[in-house]
Amino acid sequence: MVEENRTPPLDALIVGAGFAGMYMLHKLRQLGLSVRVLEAAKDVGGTWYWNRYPGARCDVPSMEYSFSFSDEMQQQWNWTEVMAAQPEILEYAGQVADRFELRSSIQFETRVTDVTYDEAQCSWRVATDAGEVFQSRFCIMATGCLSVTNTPVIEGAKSFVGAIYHTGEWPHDGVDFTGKSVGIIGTGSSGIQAIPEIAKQAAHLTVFQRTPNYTMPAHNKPLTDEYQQEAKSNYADIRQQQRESLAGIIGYGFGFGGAEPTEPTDELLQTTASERMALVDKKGFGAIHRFMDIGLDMNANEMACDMYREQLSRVVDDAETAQGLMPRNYPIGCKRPVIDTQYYQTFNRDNVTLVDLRQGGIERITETGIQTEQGAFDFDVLIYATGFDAMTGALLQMNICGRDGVALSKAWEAGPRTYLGLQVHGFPNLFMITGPGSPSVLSNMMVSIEQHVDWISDCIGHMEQNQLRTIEATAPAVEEWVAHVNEVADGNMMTVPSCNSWYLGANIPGKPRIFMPYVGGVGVYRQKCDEVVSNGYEGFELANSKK
Ligand code: FAD
Ligand code: N01
Repeated sequence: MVEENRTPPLDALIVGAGFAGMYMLHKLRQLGLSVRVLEAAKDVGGTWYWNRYPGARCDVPSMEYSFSFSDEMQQQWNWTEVMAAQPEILEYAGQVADRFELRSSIQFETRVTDVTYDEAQCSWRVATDAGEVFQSRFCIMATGCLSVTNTPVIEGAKSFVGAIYHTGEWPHDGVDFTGKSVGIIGTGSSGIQAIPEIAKQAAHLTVFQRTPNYTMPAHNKPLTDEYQQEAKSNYADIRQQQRESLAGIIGYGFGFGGAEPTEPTDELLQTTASERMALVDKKGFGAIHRFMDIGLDMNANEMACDMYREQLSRVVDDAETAQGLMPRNYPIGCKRPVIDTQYYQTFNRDNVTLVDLRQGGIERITETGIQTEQGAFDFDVLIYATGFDAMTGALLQMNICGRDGVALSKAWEAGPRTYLGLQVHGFPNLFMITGPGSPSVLSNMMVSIEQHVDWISDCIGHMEQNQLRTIEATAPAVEEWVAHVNEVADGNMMTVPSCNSWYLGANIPGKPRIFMPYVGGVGVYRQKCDEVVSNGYEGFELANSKK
């Protein structure tokens, strides 16, 4: 560590300049604090800066996946599609930075490598890959839940001689697949978005699928001015409904987009086999939407899976390929929902091959492609659509070390343990935005980001007013919150034993299998956070002097 590079002490240091870091900066500036943001990328945008693969887009209506904190901004900004594509969301992030003149407080191309609590000073010492050291009273992690890519360790990976890309670190100049044969590993949300687009351009695309996903047609389309004006005139109400909802989405835009806004009310268990087939005839993949017991009862869920597979077999021409694409042995609703544009239809193209790895897995990567137990597949370009070390990855990468020299990696050895997903016992004045134990990735993230940023800035404002130096979640509060998070998740389709999702850390070898987000819903969660404040920051210890 180079001591000459130590900078003057800050009130607050924020790591990350995605939507969370940008809004946090804006709020803390309003409190009159000295604030610096450190960001590894060359510009703002976070997710939307890094994930530039063909087909990347949002699956929350644009009118809802946007900031509500500035009415002027939400009235002036115009979206072009019901669900916006990555370039448009990145442009939106850029105008947020311009509008509030944020870039002057953001240091780009700077990766935080070490974060250590200085007990004598009651402040954080933050070191970067450039050898700089910052001292800051508050440290706020806006490092994202899906910002550390996962590249699986596969034997021979380095021997491949062609170009290699990861969807989460896509080249900024794009990739021209014309005349190329391409292999892609992974059929999660990223793969399902990228595959149809790459297939349109590449000479040949080979899809290596380990677990087929349940995916629904997106029905995306352009937004009309008329619709947008109507939504804007109702924005106050829309935003309030979002905040009180389960997932931060009210589906306002979906109604316009052609998909039916659905309130599940009926029971699939009460239907006959012929009624279910008649529904599939009429509504295709949408046939299962209105049944509430799919999320509650495994038998109902399996009926829905059968209906889903029936529709899939109707869309995909080749019977063997259709069988290969069919998800089995885990319930609908276990993983992050996926929506797509012409995903299954893409497998009807002559230039697309499915390799169903359930019939024989990957043995190794070779100089020219992938050797599987089913045979060898050669291509010029290899794409990893293999996801992220979600929710804890970015936090654990920073070597965070708290009070008494305890490392976060040690405190979270058996999985993340937080109070409200905002703080960890033993790490005073360190906050996480959308951390594990909050609704976070189960919600429209813009709603959850705004709620956390507002809560943290109100808390810091309260501390300033009352000359309080430190805030730390107590051990019993963490204990109780973790128990509550587990209790509400119990019995959910996302936690059944057959479910292997990144929500559970199941995608990363050796990661503790813990359900990380809070299932209780953004409305309920917001109320709990507000109650904590009205009860005098219950569960937190606030102190006005050094310990
Ligand atoms: P991020 O946008 O991830 O930003 C975190 C920033 O922190 C990054 O720029 C990163 O470079 C930086 N950083 C991390 N570690 C360090 C470090 N050590 N030093 C310096 N900088 C660091 N959510 C939805 O609600 N709806 C969607 O439709 C949706 N679509 C998505 C599509 C994709 C392809 C992906 C990957 C995610 C999607 N998400 C979606 C989730 C998305 O991550 C959030 O919506 C939101 O953009 C997160 O913002 P953030 O600021 O919290 O984190
Ligand atoms: O990642 P994933 P993602 N061999 O982890 C496979 C958000 N997002 O980037 O299921 C072979 O979902 C893995 O297989 P399996 C959203 O929150 C949103 O697609 O583990 N295959 C899986 O198929 C999303 O949930 C949008 O068996 C391997 C795939 O790689 C999250 O980001 C768009 C493998 C990874 O899927 C992550 O999505 C994009 C191996 N060794 C992303 N290792 C929207 O549309 C992994 N896989 C909003």
